[in-house]
Amino acid sequence: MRSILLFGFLVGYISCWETFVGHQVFEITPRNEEEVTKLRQLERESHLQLDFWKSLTIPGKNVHVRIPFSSLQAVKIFLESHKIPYSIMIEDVQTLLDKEKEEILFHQTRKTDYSFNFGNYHNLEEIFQQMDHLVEQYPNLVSKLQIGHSFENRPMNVLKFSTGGKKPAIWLDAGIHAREWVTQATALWTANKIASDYEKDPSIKSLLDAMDIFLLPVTNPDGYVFSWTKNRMWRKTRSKVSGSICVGVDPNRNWDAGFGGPGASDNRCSDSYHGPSANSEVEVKSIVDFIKSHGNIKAFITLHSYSQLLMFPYGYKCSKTKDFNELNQVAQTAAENVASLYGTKYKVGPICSVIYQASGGSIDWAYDYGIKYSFAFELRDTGRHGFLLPASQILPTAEETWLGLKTIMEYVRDHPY
Ligand code: 0X9
Ligand code: ZN
Repeated sequence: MRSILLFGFLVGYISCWETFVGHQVFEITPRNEEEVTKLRQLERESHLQLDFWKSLTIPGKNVHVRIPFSSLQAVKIFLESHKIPYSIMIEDVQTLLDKEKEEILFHQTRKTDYSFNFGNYHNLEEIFQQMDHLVEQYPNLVSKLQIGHSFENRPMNVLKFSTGGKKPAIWLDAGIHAREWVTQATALWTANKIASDYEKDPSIKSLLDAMDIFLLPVTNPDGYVFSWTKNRMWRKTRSKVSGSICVGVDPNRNWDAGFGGPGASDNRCSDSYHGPSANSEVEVKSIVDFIKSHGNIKAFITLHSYSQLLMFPYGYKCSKTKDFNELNQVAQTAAENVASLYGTKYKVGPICSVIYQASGGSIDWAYDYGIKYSFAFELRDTGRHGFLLPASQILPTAEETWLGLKTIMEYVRDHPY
């Protein structure tokens, strides 16, 4: 074991690739306020380098945390001495990463001609190539639009699905958090689904007769590249400011909706750092500008992972929106339809009650801007693999998610406002 660990650290060190050898993910369930307070203490110990995959909230709700090998002993002693119950959810994060890499390579080597495997993970270049390919294959339906660029100057490429003219539109984005790989993959599958089934599926035809769809599969391209090349667990953007060694802003804390409030951090090194000001991230600003200039976006849907949730505003405050009943009804129906395929169960509700209070989130901004139908999905799973969902689950995830997306889009089509 020792030599394997040493080898892992060395390989990581030499290749400059962050290694996760010996990292474990714990599921911890605080039973009362006292235990929550204790865990808050633990969270503040930055030297432990804990990565909260699922944040600490209230008693009874579980927490998922990735613990580096070097902090395991300290965390175990802390939990045991305070009698806080926990279990090991992932024994060794690196083992899952190795499996993921193996699966990617296996699919790649089996490829003979130009075919795109939607059931595999792809790097940014491959995703962009496939987007271009869709435009070539379906020129009368699909076009590509660059709505801006990232901090490191990568294009923000949006696919537009339109049968012509300027119609009311649906916005759909994925991958605002880099490491949530199943979302970029699901978005790309969805793009292909819409384009390839348009002629044969009357429900898609009828959607696009009434509306345009804008789809941004990689909202955080710099972060995505970084998660492929340096650190699989990267979440934030890659923006740099002078005077800090820590890089990146949580782009889902950077929108102008309760900016800087509860559930966001002002610590530049935190994974939920809100950034110096609202829209400081050029990726966020590009979307905001696009939506404003379009002027007729009727739904805003964003894909995250993981936890199997379908949420609507608010996150920055815990009061109900005036559209609560309607949004809840739409989301419930969408979740039922998601479950109808493989039984995947989703929880439904406002962000604040379903997960936690979080300020500066995209759908809150969209809703307050006037886009009534604003929803956030958290795709599979509930923690068994977390962000490291095996590629074998991409297709089932995308298929079931499509049923939810379609429910929302059809509802929006039938309820103009
Ligand atoms: O914390 C978040 O930003 C989201 N959870 S995640 O594990 N994917 O990071 C949930 C927030 C949802 N809110 C909005 N999308 N506005
Ligand atoms: Zn996310």
